[in-house]
Amino acid sequence: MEDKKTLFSAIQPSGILTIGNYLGALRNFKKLQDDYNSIFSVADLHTLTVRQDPATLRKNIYELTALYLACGINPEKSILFIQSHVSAHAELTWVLNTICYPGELSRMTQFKEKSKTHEDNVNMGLMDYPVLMASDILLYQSDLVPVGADQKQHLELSRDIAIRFNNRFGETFTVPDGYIPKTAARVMSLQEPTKKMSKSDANLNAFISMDDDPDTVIRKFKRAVTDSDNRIIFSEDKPGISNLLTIYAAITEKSIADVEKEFAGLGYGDFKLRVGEAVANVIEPIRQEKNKLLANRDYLDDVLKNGAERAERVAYRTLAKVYKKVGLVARKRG
Ligand code: AQP
Repeated sequence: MEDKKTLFSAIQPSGILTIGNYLGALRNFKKLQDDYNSIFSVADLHTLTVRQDPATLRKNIYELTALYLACGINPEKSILFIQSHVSAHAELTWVLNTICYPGELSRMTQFKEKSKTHEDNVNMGLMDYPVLMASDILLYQSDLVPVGADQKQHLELSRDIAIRFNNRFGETFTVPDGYIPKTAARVMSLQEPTKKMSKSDANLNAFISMDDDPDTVIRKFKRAVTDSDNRIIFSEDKPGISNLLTIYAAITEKSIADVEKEFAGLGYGDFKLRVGEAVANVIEPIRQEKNKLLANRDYLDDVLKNGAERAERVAYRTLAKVYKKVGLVARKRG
């Protein structure tokens, strides 16, 4: 790899991505890949923490791979691979589990929230999610991890785990920094704007999927929850309007103040239509490119094979170092 800092990011194929995932994470990757040795992963093992339909999961793994590429990830420059193809992720998780504690894992906000939304399936993996995430990041000696605001707490835990391991066993891991975008770090649900927009929301009107066609995008924005006073301003007591302003500002790369001026005096109906059109204009070409790529399964498989081979070389170097540090004996080969 070139002599640049390393960037790592992963996304779960737990559904079709939303504009929250796009604005909070994916969109930034294209720009960052020029400045860093970049490693992007399809976090399939993470999705198993919530019940998945196997056939749908398999389909979503290819959907996400194609979407990464359609959003400008260049597999010649960056490494793109499926998490489960590099078994070092699961292996390092085991070792890191031995320095993590149920108390700290059960305090994580995502664990508490998902324990409520999936109360019939609060499994060990759900609690262990951030340890697997720490393994993802630390295996590549990552310097920078771009994430949306919801993953900040997990990222901080990854840093704590790296420091804890380094203190106990000697310098082993790079301690990663997070990169949280200035706008749209937390895009909210269109139906319950005090809740994060999530791809696994049961209410399809709550999120804009990167697979929605322009008519669907506009229809969903028209149905977005607002409020009863007719002012288009960014304010804590106007979560619906503030969310729509944020989405519009992020998608058009304008400031919130400029966007407030642009919409001053407009009615909510027209405002929602303008936001819908702006979002559809940006995501429609990506959707079309993604669908073109999906039709070429052999190409996607080649990209993923090559990505896994390159990722594996880096990951096993770190894992071998970890095994040695904790006192395991290296297997003799040949
Ligand atoms: N609403 C959001 N606004 C901004 N960024 C977001 N991200 C997720 N939701 C928003 C960021 O997208 C990246 C990939 O997320 P993930 O799929 O790995 O996991 P997640 O954070 O749990 O995303 P979802 O959509 O809410 O998935 P489900 O519904 O399966 O739990 C991360 O960088 C995340 O911060």
